[in-house]
Amino acid sequence: GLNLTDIQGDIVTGMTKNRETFLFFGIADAPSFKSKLRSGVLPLITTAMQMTKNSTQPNTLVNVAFSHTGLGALNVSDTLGDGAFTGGQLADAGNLGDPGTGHWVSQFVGTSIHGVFLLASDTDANVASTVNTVTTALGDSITQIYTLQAAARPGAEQGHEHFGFLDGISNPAIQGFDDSPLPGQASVPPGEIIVGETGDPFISQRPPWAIGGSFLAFRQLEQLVPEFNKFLTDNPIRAPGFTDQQGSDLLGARMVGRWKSGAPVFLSPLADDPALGADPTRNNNFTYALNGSSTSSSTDQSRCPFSAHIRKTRPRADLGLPENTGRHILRGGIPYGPEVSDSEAASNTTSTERGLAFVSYQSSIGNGFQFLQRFWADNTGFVEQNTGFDPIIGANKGANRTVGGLDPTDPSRTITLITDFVVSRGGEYFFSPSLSALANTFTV
Ligand code: N7H
Repeated sequence: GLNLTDIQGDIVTGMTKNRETFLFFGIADAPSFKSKLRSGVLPLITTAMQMTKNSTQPNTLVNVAFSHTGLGALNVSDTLGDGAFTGGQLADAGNLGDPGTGHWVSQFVGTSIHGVFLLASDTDANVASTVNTVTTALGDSITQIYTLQAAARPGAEQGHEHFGFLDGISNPAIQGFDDSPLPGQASVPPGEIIVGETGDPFISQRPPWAIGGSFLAFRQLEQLVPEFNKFLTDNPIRAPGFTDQQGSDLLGARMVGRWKSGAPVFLSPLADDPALGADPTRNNNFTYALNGSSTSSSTDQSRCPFSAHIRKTRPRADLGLPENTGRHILRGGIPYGPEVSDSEAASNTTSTERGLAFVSYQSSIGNGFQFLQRFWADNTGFVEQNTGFDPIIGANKGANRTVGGLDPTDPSRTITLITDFVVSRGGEYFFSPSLSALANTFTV
């Protein structure tokens, strides 16, 4: 079974707190960093075991992960068997469809970020106090390069991302950690998420100390919320009997594949169903196929477009059941930035940055995050011919994006998006090591 006391907690559950700070750092003095990390920070690292019960979770959850250049700074020279990680995310910007790095946060342009601390809690005060504990313990053995403070949205929007859709519904259940998946939840071999475990396709290339770790893909994804809303307002689906508002809501839901409540459009094709959205036993219980078939229709988009974000990124029966794609990721992202102001809403224009601090874990970046973005979201021939781009995250290096299937009254109609509603501000690839690797390989 999995050694839950050896695996960092964010990997298996996402830290699922209301506040999270990402502290990106450089290692200024490796010997000093190692000894201070070991004595001052290692005892604070939250394990997967601690995450299994509320009573064992500390006030602030702390995880740490290192970039490829960070491993170099620590003289950890083994090859991890992941080309995207070795190259770093900057070198991957073109593969991910980013329009260059002009929109990237400047600190991500380069390879000077050696690692990231993830600190999560329910209050700003707890996070700030633990940030202080960690940075004080490490002193000038690190340089603080960049900090992103993220927070769940307030009130009724809690758990919803900035476009307004409930997030965090569908994550795979890792066999050996969660053996009672909810209806419709993917159940994946542990090695799909955790390096060196059963089902890791690159298991033979891993150094022993890498077992129990996972690759973390971090992306700061800005969301142009007033612009997205304006697009929906301007392009309502003209379905019989629909008001403009209903037509706009339907367009948004078909872009995502879920209504704002989380209800899947495949199960509720014409209107939101908040009770369905809120019910974990039902809100993920669909395959895109009908009547228990193991394959979906290759032509029928009446219930859900092939281009819908959740269908692009997890095609379920489109690739046949049982679902053994080997391309599941475990998402642990959280929104950042303020609510839309009245003046932004009135002008349909973003003036203050907001978005998603995207985090995904996988045993292979090339099979996980990178594959989903590059070969599914950005591939106009996936899920079927003429599917077009994923309208939420699909990226075409800044050029227009065609999207098929959004209009159920005319499935052959293509909609051209001239604005990217999600704008990459860059990020980095990291390796989140096991606790024993931190103690035995990273800090000696
Ligand atoms: Fe997505 N959104 O608000 O539209 N995502 N995502 N994502 N995403 C999901 O089912 C969103 C991004 C996946 O199992 C939901 O948990 C936004 C990237 C996967 O059926 C919503 C951004 C990648 C799933 C959003 C963003 C993915 C998923 C429904 C960027 C990978 C699960 C909630 C700002 C490359 C699919 C849920 C499944 C779900 C949104 C980014 C992947 C609402 C706004 C970059 C695998």
